[in-house]
Amino acid sequence: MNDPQLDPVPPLVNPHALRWITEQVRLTTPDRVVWCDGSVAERDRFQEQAVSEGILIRLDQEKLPGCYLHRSQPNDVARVEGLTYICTRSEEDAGPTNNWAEPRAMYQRLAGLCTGGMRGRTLYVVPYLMGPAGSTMARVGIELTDSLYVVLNMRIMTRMGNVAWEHLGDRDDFNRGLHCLLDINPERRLICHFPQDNTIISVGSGYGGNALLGKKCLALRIGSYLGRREGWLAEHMLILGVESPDGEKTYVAAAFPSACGKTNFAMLIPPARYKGWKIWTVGEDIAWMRPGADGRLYAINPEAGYFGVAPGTNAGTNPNAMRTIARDTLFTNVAHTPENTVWWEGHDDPPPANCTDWQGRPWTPQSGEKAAHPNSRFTAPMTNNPSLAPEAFDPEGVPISALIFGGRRASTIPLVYEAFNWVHGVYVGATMGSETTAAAAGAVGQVRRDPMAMLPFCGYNMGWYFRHWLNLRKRMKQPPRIFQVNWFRKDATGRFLWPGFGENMRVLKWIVDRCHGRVGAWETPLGWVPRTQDFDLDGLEGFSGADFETVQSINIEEWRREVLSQDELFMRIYSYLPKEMIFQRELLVARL
Ligand code: OXD
Ligand code: MN
Repeated sequence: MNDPQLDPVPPLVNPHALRWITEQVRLTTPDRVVWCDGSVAERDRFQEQAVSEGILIRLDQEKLPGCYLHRSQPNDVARVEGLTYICTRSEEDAGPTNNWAEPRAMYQRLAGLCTGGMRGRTLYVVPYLMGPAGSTMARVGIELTDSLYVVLNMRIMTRMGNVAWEHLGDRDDFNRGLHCLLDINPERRLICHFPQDNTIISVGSGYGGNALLGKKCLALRIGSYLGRREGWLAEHMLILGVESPDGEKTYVAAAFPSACGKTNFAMLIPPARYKGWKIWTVGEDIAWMRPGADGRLYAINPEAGYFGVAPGTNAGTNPNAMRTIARDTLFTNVAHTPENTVWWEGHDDPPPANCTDWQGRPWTPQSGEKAAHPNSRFTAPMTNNPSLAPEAFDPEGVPISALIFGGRRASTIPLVYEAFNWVHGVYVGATMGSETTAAAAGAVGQVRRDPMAMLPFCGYNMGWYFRHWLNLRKRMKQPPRIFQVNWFRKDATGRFLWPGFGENMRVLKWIVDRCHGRVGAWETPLGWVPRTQDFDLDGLEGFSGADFETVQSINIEEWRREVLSQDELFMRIYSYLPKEMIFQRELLVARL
């Protein structure tokens, strides 16, 4: 029997979903249950309600139609890796790089926290689909949340509403997601994944990465677990298409850690000299990939929107993002100007003489503090993006020719090189390091090993994850080539050696040409690198062949240190590490 406040239950809800939702309603005892249908009328109603409840500020609707500002609690502005758990029956399943908790004990602890946790509040039932409608790769999730802000974000980030019920039909393989804000207190904050039950319970945080359960929790942590079981990959990767002037399209997927420019790269506009070239965005954060019947690797973007970092976004660094966020966008923790618009550090507009900072306090350029939080965000529908690839809606996905791994590294790693083969490429991804950013709570700017940019997102044992990558090779006749890039190398004075942003097209061009066997390279201890004559430097002002040699240089001393520092991760997961990884390490040492 359903609880009376669940009525009327929408006709498409199947008995499995209804049973689980009923249980959660009995646990959390909200005053009201609202079934979300994902319609525009519902969105408009929710926005009105959010404004009247002080959850959103309506921005100037002439300048920013459909745009709103949200301020989160200052203690709740980033992902919390220390409070994120993988709860599997055996600790080994979660592996040495995840926080593990025994599922029964954790379910009990969470039930304690959630009992009556929505009293006086509304529980929103959010049915959502990750992936294009009709795709055999798409997955259904149901998120129950007491946050209207989360509902409005989920509506942008996923395909929400009947499309999800329809995709689910009468099956019970939906992801069960319970999200309770509680009192937004780090003492009562836990982001828990139960991959064996396809369940997520997140309490105590309203921040995107912790609370929009379709994103990091389902699409990456639970997704990677399911992917291993079912023979596919859930990766922290953007997907883009490169179209040449004669219409050839080549798709690449690229992994970068959080806040390292994935959104910028995915929306890149080629420099003027690349007349007729076009970059198409399929996705900018997450890729689900599986070998297709033709032996190639196919990728879909499970998301429908962008949850991007605002600071540093401007018409120079990412013109397509600026167009994307000019309407229908939720801004979180940016500064609010007296003109009722938004601003952040690195915006095109100069700093306002005065404004309200991300915490709602008066701010002037003399304040000596940031007006926008360094991890302030925009949530915008992908359909706003002028460079959106029509293939983003293709249920089959796109065939991937190249995989790119890129960290944020001030030294050591050259601008670009190509791995010798798949196994070597997996080693390159597995040993990737990057400086930490504001996307996660904790110290910023320290190099840590972040294999495939998945350290915070792999929902199972990292050693088994490498094994899964290696095994996939056997199912591909034409595996993608694998590359490493580094846009962030600096000289001794701390100046970036490479201009980056749109000029990254030059790197992409070399990668695409390698995939089609059209350009040369020479062999180095690291892999294949472009010779100066292989790399397009034409029209790149103030950047000479000698500068290219500097940004590509391999410093043996730095590499000795790099290999030693890679050991730190390998030691952590040693008992699960595929032998191929040790062998690759030995080969690299020998080549150096
Ligand atoms: C994100 C992240 O929000 O990686 O995409 O933190
Ligand atoms: Mn991300």
